[in-house]
Amino acid sequence: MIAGQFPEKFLWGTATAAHQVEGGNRGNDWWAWEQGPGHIKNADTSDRACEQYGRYASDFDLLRSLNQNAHRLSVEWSRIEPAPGEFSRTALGHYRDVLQALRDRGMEPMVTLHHFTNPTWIAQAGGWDAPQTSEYFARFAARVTDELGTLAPRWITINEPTVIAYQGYVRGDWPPGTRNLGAAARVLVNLLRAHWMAYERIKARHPELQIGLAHHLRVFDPARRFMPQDRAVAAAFNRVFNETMLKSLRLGQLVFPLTLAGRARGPRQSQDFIGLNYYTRELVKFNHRYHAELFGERMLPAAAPRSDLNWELYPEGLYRTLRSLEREKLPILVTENGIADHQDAMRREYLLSHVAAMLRAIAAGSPVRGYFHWTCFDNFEWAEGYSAKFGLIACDPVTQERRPRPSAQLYAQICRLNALPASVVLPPAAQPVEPAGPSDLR
Ligand code: IFM
Repeated sequence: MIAGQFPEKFLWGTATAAHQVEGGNRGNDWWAWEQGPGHIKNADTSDRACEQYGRYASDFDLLRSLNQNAHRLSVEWSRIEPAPGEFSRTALGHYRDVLQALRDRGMEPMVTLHHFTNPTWIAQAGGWDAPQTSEYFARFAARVTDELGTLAPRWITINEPTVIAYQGYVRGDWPPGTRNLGAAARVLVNLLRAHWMAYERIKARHPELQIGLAHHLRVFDPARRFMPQDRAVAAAFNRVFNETMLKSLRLGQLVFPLTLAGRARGPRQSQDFIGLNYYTRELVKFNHRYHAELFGERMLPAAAPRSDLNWELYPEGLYRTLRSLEREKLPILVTENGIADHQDAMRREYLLSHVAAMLRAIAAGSPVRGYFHWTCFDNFEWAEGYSAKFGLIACDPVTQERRPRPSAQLYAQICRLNALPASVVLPPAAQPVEPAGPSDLR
């Protein structure tokens, strides 16, 4: 008997983004940002990444040999539309070959249209702080799905809109390096508008395609459970970071505080599924000095198991998040979940405990249809460069050698069985712990 069986036709795969794996993407804002001093750890650049632009076929062979039946990847806007309105037949042909290569191996492709990078011409015209970017994105999305829509049933318009706004416009750690709350709110409005426009155009032409977004949702708990101020700031974080986009999408209109930043409307229920990127939780403590961050100082629980990036390992958060998403009444795909762990010392526990949390949520009624681990190969982890190792498979950025880690074999077993194997001893559930030092989570 198997410990926990997943539903039939469950998708098991890994997720990537073009800029993080392809190499050679020099026509976008990230490439320009990487040239700036101090922007990327160890002055790494995405120049080679995993060289997957040329190696995709053998990489997919490897993933298939590890029993994965699906794969999430993104197309690079700057390759496909290097200048306004000029669509590259070569780039579209390349992505056609890539998606076909997955299908030939029995792996269902899931495609993201925007995963953090903007073509240089978009960035120079104001990026996501410029209202016309929404229109340009919708035109791009329509063109790509016209060309490639028959090759993939599920499409994600935008990856992690709140992370784009937070990293690029609140913290300023990512391009364009702005620190301005008003700009961050305008960016969220423009991203929502972009999704709405893209959704309407794609659905009008290809009603059979399933369209969603990938939301980065994080659990925010009060650092001191009995302090009303901590509870209030944790609730505010939850509302702004986790709920505002989902609610606006559900209603087809902006909700507070986005109503302060612009005007936009869209169709009600403009997602056919929810893409969930879940990694961790943070504790939030009221601190009047943190006015630019909703008066919340973010912390980690003392003695909590944590990744190389100091992110808490908190599988219960996946369960809680999946259950909370039931209110959306939509199928859910876990579009990202993973850990930076260069020694592969915690990934096994991370994988097992999160897959177990997902199974528990499914048993309780969560309509989860698939799981995409982040990620297959160590890759270019944005401002962390190559220092953060999220891969089930180690990828040496110099030699490009691929070496499956032991956790890749464990994941292959889960994928093959479509179940948590009975032989696996599950780690104990996380216990409540007291907060300790500040978090350096982004
Ligand atoms: O690498 C990123 C990915 O691009 C978006 N979600 C989080 C991952 C890990 O930080």
